[in-house]
Amino acid sequence: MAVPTVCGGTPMTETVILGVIGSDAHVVGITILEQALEAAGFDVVNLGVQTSQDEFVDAASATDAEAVLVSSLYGHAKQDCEGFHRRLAEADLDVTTYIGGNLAVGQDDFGETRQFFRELGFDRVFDSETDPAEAIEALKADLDLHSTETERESRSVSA
Ligand code: B12
Repeated sequence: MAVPTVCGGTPMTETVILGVIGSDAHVVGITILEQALEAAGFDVVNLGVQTSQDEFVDAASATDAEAVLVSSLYGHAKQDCEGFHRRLAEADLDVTTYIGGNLAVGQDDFGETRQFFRELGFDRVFDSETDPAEAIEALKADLDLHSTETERESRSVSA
């Protein structure tokens, strides 16, 4: 469990669920993300590779998580994420959801890929060039963890 850090005077212990969805076994990306999120003060539950939709939903429910971060590298994210947000809604979960990695085979037009996953219900969609710091800034903005409005306005993430 991460040690609570101070963000603008307020202790931060937001829980984030992290995992690689489907049959995907690429572990390096989420290991790096886990370390970066923990260093930033988040309480991270890393479900690891080959995580089913149900495992994400159950973990978010059990921990009362603020955000669910889905990773996919092997090119089957579209199929693996179908119905994911319906399951979250059925479990009465109102969480921030991000997805990132190599989300399509080839990834020719990431704009289209981003649009596809936004329409599935993800709040933000990140490509494989994403620096973990970018996702952390986005989370802080989306979970309203910046200390002042000026600080909030001065940071923007395009994902
Ligand atoms: C190492 C590797 C493997 C290893 C994985 C070992 C392991 N246990 O991790 C092995 C050899 C097992 C493997 C297998 C396969 N692989 Co592979 N693999 C790679 C490789 C070379 C590196 C991946 C890696 O570790 N990168 C380093 C980390 C740090 O980067 P990352 O994973 O991209 O993660 C960063 C970002 O993507 C981002 N990110 C990731 N997830 C998320 C989530 C969120 C929310 C956010 C914000 C950000 C984020 O942040 C991370 C940290 O900076 C890539 C090619 C490449 N150069 O990326 C191919 C690659 C991912 N593999 C690929 C493929 C096709 C496969 C196989 C299907 C091959 C096959 N036919 O068997 C299998 C799939 C097996 C399976 N069940 O998953 C393709 C995917 C193609 C696609 N999506 O279009 C790639 C891109 C290679 C290629 N160019 O074709 N692979």
